[in-house]
Amino acid sequence: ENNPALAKQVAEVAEVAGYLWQKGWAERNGGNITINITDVVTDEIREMKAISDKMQIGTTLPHLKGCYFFCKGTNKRMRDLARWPMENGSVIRICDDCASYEIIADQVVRPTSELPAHLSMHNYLIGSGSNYKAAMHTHPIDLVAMTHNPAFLEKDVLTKLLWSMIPETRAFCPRGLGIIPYKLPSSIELAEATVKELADYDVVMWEKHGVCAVGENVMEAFDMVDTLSKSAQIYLTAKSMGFEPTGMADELMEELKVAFNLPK
Ligand code: 2HA
Ligand code: ZN
Repeated sequence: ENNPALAKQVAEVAEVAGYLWQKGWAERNGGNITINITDVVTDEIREMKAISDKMQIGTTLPHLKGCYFFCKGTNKRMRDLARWPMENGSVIRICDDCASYEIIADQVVRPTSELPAHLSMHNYLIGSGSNYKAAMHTHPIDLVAMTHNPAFLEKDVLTKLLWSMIPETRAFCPRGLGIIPYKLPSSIELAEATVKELADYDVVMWEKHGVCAVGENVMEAFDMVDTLSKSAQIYLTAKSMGFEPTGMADELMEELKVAFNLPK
């Protein structure tokens, strides 16, 4: 059907999927993207019959009743999503029990294995009154590597370090990077911990696994992770040149906070 608003969102997912692959953050089927498309679905879509059985989310998410999502498919490659989004993802509808979903278009592509985390993030975003529609999970090499150092797992240590590498990161990731100790991929525990961290941080790190970011659109979610990764690159470039980077002084960080009216 002709739905320019939906087509634009799917095209944006495809564009970001290409970036994730090019960045080296998306080996094989690594990472996933989901978009809350409820605002742009037409009556025609609402009347579409399910093309799959009802499937369980694994948790109950009350704010998602009747919502629609475009989701990357499980076991699908990010680099394939970039070129053929509708063959490597699908549109799902959340059922009235808020605990199950069905696929409605285009093909029976089962959604990402991290669906509990993605839908929990969307449920949280709606519940907190935000107009964020996009959730992204990816495996950035530099940021994940940093979680193999126990010192960086302490609360806010990594945020402060990354902020201090370049003013952009302080300004454009102003609530920083939350960290969740390692949990089984796809688990409800991981989903619940992620949502808890989102209350305080822009991006959430899953120790020794990857990051989750949310945004009004998927480009914004990508930008946030890209900015953090830039800081990580600066840190490791300095380290590989044989010295510990000085980092911006606390006074300079404070100056930025005031000048840009930053939340933390
Ligand atoms: O979708 O990244 O965390 C593959 C993953 C699981
Ligand atoms: Zn992952």
